[in-house]
Amino acid sequence: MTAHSTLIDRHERRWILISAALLASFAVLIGIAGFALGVQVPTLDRRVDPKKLNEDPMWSKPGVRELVPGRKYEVYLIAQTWQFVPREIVVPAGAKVTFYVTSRDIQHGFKVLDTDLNVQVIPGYVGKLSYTFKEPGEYKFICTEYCGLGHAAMSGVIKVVPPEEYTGSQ
Ligand SMILES: [Cu+2]
Repeated sequence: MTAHSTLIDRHERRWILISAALLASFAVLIGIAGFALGVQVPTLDRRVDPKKLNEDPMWSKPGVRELVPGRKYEVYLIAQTWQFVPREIVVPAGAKVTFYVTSRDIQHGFKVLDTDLNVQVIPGYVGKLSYTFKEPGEYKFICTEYCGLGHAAMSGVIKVVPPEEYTGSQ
């Protein structure tokens, strides 16, 4: 009997190796999802006072801001009972668009159909998520958190236009 085999049972060692291989493969898959496929988790970016949105320079005029023409845009979007402000967002195809979403009143949801954009909109917090719309078209977004009578009608649209047709936000 060697000193080695007395430390860890043969079967136990095998299961340790299998578990380690499994963990390593999960880590590789997370890496592929995050870096190669661009899968990301929406984050709560910062806090904001829902009662003071109108006094905040960024939230008093929600909508699209151009950071780098044709390449980088940000969208400030407010959810409130029972609408999104603004309802219509226009961005060029192929640009990276970062959404900042918050609520003026109660909890809502923000989900863009046919994409992986989906975040809970919690008053007091700013949800941050990014996406590149590769193809021109209309992408509808909806509220996913039941918020009362007008919930079902709470929606908007992102109009993704060819870069050469983009004439600025709104
Ligand atoms: Cu709702």
